[in-house]
Amino acid sequence: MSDVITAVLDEVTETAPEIRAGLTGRREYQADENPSGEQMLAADVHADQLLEERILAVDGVGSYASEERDEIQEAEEDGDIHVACDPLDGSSNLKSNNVMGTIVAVYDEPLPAPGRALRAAAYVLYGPITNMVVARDDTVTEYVIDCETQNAPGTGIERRPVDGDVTLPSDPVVYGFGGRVPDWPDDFASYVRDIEQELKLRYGGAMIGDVSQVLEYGGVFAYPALESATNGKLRLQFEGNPIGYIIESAGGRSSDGSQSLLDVEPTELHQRVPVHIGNADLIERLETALSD
Ligand code: P6P
Repeated sequence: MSDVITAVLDEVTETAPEIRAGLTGRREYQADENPSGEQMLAADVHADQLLEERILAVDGVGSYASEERDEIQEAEEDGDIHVACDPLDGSSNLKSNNVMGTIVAVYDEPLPAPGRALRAAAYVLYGPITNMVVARDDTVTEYVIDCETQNAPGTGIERRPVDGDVTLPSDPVVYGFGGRVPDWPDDFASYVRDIEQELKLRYGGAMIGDVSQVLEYGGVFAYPALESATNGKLRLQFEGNPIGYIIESAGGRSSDGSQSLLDVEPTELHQRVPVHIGNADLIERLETALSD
């Protein structure tokens, strides 16, 4: 199984430069919407097609699911590894030329699966440089992918490790919360008023960019339950579980408001979940604020 997981991560590494190179010229919206009712850019579809083709071709992978597709794509051969992707997280940032990411969740159970069935999780962040953060075997490793020098498929693109033990700094610095302020429930808004006195606002509209800030500087990111959407916006299989797994592997905590995201019961492929991740004490304070 370990070899299959490595092979999936290698395919993501090889595909990242193509996804990045493909962003230019794919900023127009498609006619149809994704299963969450969101408009898709041509860049979303392009990234999804590349990842599906390559990940399903890995021996041992049984299925591929994507935030952009209604149905799970079964591999031709059975396999014990089931992969869920958000091919281009934060793609609405493309028009404003801000960061975006690719999220990969590697489960050893058929989807929808609980976060405890994750065997690895990773994200690629398309920022000033392209980095890749991988959590597996209770360790988080940061890599750099030199897209500029290796943008042809199959050229043996490598990910170069730059930090073999990524851990959340103990002194938190930044916070970022999604949704509109008037749409926050009172208990969450009360928590925010405290956090605002202590930390600096960093919110960029693409979860991977905001999570990367928390991982680098310490703090808290949330896309909470809203008055208008009690399950929030983010999807458990494609965003909540993998990011919760990465942050918990880096010594932080995740929560749906009352429990680890990894303990949330999966009910459907595109189910949404309130997402809160960051330093353990900040998440504990959040759960206390929401329980009062
Ligand atoms: P809003 C991007 O569309 C996304 O799914 C996450 O990456 C991000 O955290 C959130 O939605 C941003 O949502 O409501 O601030 O545009």
